[in-house]
Amino acid sequence: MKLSALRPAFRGSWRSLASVIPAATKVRILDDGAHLHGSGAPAAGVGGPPPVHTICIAIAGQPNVGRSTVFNSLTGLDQHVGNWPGKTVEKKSGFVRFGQATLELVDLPGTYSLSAHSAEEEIVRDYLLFEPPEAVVVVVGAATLERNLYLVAELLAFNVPLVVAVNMMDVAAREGVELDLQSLQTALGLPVKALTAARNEGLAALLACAVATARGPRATTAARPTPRPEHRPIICNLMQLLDGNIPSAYPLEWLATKLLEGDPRLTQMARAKSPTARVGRTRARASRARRCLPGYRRGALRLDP
Ligand SMILES: Nc1nc2c(ncn2[C@@H]2O[C@H](COP(=O)(O)OP(=O)(O)OP(=O)(O)O)[C@@H](O)[C@H]2O)c(=O)[nH]1
Ligand SMILES: [Mg+2]
Repeated sequence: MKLSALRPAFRGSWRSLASVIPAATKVRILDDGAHLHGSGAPAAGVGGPPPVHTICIAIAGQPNVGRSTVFNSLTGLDQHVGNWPGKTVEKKSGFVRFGQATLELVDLPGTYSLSAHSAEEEIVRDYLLFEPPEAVVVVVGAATLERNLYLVAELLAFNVPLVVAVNMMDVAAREGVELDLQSLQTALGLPVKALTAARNEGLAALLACAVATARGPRATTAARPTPRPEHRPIICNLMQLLDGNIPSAYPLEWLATKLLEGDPRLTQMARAKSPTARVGRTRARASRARRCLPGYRRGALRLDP
């Protein structure tokens, strides 16, 4: 069975969980004045009208940027803790009522990138490919912005609406770092929101933005990373070979970039799916070629200046 064929099934079972959420059981007021309704756990058989639609929003980010602080502040005690399928990594999700909407928030494991270097990276990658949420809030640190934006660049390759939450604004202020978030928003072509999650500041505005992003039309303004000019012909070549030979869940350009990086799991998948195995040979040629390129660095995915 094609992996893409599994997608509707995944989404269906995900949604069915939400259909038994009871009505709002409590109201919390965030510091910025907005009212947030804790939904209560999705216990089967509990009364109350089922919500019309649940919007799934995942919280992504590199380790230690404050993802769980955001998740905990928004969901309160209404959390479900389990494991990601087939892994020993903890999976946390929770439900929140926001206005008329019921949101399911998922606290994704911290990942530096979306290569499969660790179980966490594999989980986030497979989740975005096969079980995509309606929006992803990617948390970055205000004082570690440059490093954290690497993951944003990777996420842009996926077909999922993104909101960037710049957290720890208090730390940046303390360190004398001034951030022009309007310019960042324009440069990225994505909504950017300021947060100090530890003090509940900016959370309601972030959530409202995430809901609007999930419901709105797909942004066409996002500034996707462009490969280095020397890599472009190799990536185009790979994309032509892959097109039509791999499950449609994989974004072609992202997959070609990962093959160029030498990602073993994706190389194996592409080889298995490609009837002629030309992908493997092209990747091997590309791999040899890229080692001769000036400034080559293993695993480097560079944004053009
Ligand atoms: N000063 C400040 N500290 C914060 C803020 N948000 C989170 N923190 C702190 O940053 C640390 C990491 O926060 P977490 O929420 O655990 O971050 P995480 O991204 O979930 O971390 P991992 O799951 O370990 O990758 C904790 O000590 C938080 O209290 C903030 O806005 N300001
Ligand atoms: Mg955490």
